[in-house]
Amino acid sequence: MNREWNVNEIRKDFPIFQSREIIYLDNSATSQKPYQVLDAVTDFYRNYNANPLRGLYDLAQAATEKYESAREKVCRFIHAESADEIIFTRNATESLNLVAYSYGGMVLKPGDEILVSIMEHHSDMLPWRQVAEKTGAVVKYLECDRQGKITEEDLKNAITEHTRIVAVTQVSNVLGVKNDIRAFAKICHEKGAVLVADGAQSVPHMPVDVQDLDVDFLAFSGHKMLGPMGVGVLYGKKEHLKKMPPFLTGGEMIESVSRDGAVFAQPPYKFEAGTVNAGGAAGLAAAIDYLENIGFEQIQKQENLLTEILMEEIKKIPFVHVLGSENPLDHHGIVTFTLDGVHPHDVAAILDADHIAVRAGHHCAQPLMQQMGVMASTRASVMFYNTEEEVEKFILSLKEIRRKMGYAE
Ligand code: 7TS
Repeated sequence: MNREWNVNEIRKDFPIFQSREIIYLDNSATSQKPYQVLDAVTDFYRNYNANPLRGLYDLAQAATEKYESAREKVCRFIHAESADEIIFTRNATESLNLVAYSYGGMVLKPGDEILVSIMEHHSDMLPWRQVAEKTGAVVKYLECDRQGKITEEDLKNAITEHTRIVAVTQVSNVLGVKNDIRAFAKICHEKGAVLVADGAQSVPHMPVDVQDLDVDFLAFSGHKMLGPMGVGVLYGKKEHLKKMPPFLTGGEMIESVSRDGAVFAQPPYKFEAGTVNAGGAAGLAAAIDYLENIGFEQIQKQENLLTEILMEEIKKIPFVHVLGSENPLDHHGIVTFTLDGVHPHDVAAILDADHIAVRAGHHCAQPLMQQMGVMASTRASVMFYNTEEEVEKFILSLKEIRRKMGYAE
């Protein structure tokens, strides 16, 4: 199954690397798209376009089959028990809002606690704060250390008998650190809480098995894993989804509607109101095929190699400081740093002049940045299609920044 590894051959699949001169190191924001994904989206609109899930004619059924086969593929990819546990959303943000408003709104009572890790992206923090405000629950923070580490002990100490929901990312979009979701789920379940995992930065880069992790919910975005923008996923255990009220209401999420009432459809349809993004789902299915065709073993090998070079070379630059762990293997392709005397926006602008794309700012994780004692930072994030040569050019460019800003060295 696995395709023979040759990064230069792989790069030919990505049209943007032919059309633009760019060293793209902003993969945690969004990944680039291979033509196989672009073709799958076009193929849907060329050959299958009808409104799925409602038409009775042949073309509409073909559209429905395309959409449902994408759901089956996602189910298999994350090892869910059943495709009914896969809800298509717009992105990880919408998936997390869905769980917060629907599950949170259903179970939370005044005085209940929601434990949210301090390293969460705002998408996995603000929905919980909103739902806490509505229900009278309180948000408490699960702290990490300077390396970004959250231990089982930390969770055991922070969780109480009032904790109903724990929200933790599997991989931090700033520190790259990975949380032990399986161990965390066990602790949550012993305390009668559910674990909501944010898989936005893990699912594109490593095998994720929701049954093995025993996680209650997992959210991720298609666009960070080679898929198109506008399609995301919420996995939820069937036992929860069955009880949860809808998040959005409208077309195609009901069994029947009368003047005064409505019977909602079964999951996943109960959570997919309105016309769905079937073209996006077809693209996501092609993205999964592409990732599986290369294989996570090779993907991780390349991403770890690049991270190791990045970390080793940065260590040699006295004015650059990496946030989080010193061990490259803790970074999962994400290296965020500060550069003495130069604002991250200037760092990014200077790198851009060398056609290098990185992210600068707070990375939508301001509470974590505050905890780390920095206002802003610069982040380089790699994907398997990046090359050693690109990383080396980035390092050369990085070394020149202070001089370009007028410092003596
Ligand atoms: N969760 C994590 C851990 C993320 O990194 C992101 C996006 C999201 C949720 C939200 O994803 P969306 O697809 O709904 O927007 N992270 C980033 C980033 O690090 N830079 O740009 C977007």
